[in-house]
Amino acid sequence: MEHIDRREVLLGSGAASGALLLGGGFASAAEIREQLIPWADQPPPVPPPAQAVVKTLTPWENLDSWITPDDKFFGVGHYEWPAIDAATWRLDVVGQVGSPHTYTLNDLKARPRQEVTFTLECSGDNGLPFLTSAIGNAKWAGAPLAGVLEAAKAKGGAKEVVFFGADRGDEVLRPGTPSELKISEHFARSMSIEDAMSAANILCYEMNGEPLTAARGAPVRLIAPGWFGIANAKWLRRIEVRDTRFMGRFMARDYVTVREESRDGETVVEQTSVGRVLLKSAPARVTRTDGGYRIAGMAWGPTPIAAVEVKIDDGAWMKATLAEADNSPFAWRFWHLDWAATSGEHSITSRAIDAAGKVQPAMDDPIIANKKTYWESNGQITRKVRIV
Ligand SMILES: Nc1nc2c(c(=O)[nH]1)N[C@H]1C(S)=C(S)[C@@H](COP(=O)(O)O)O[C@H]1N2
Ligand SMILES: [Mo]
Repeated sequence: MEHIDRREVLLGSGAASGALLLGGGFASAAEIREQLIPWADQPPPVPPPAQAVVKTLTPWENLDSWITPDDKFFGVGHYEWPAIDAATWRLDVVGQVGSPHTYTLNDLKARPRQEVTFTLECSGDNGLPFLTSAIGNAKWAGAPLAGVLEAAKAKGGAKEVVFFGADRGDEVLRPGTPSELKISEHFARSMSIEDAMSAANILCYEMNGEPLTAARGAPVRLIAPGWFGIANAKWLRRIEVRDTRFMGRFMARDYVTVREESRDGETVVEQTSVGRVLLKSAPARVTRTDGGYRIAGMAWGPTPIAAVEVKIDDGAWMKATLAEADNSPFAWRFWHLDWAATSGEHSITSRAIDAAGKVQPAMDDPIIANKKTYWESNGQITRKVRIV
């Protein structure tokens, strides 16, 4: 924890501003070095139909520690949120395997333990007006998935691994037609065997040194570092190896990114299942400091972050200061920029740049502008702030 605390001090985003946010009242100037300036463009509340799916969201400005504690972690679940008795819980590893296995929680804990710090982002983050800051960074621990799959001995011809949750719901196929079909479907996501065998994947039972909470997917969830939230199946119940492609709701019908592309002057529609995380950054908060103002935020993506740039109104891009690099390739990087703000309303945009020089796309970049569904929205985020 020592290096994390030091980073927070460097960012000025530690206990002082946190106390102000949580306490609500005014602390003396000696106690607080920074005062939060609220964003002028607060997102609307989660509307009632979506409240069943998006249970918790912490505003960007309150995601002020590099490690996100469980009570600030966003929560998404599509069906009822199961409460599972860890003592009787079992995980079946079945399908096209030579050696099916059933694991208890203790069986998994007896296997080698692996930790990974990974920033989990919902692929819907920033895709809808109310769905923002659906992201958090945590230290996850569990049993490497690869060893569990190896023990099952996939048969020749096996193609995919499907991760089934304990949660389920009714789905209607071909609604409104004579062949309408209602099925009860468990939450499930699949991966190619190759992707599933990645050394980073864990069958996770711990977050930030504590057992997973029910909201996070207790007793065991998949943590697939580098993938959007949807791949990280919670409340795991069954792992199935298959020789055909899995076509459940969350692979084939929902969480499909639809994009129009121009090919030789012809418009074609591309449809892809939500995949790996994308290069992105967010201005998280503006604070008043002793000498002026500070813009702080985070950047993350599939490759190491080399730089973050910030634009105020229509000004030139300015280089932000990145927090110390951590040895966590899957974790976000904090950044800040000191700003001599003038009074009035300003817009603040950030963009992340990776080591290969790839730049987070602008909102009018065709890759964002031609996207028809709201998932995988990694376009540059612009926020508004009023300086008095
Ligand atoms: N079993 C199950 N796992 C699930 C989901 C779900 O609905 N059921 N939602 C997914 C989605 S869309 C996201 S963004 C993440 C959210 O994880 P969190 O609630 O721990 O933040 O869980 C994923 N895993
Ligand atoms: Mo999600």
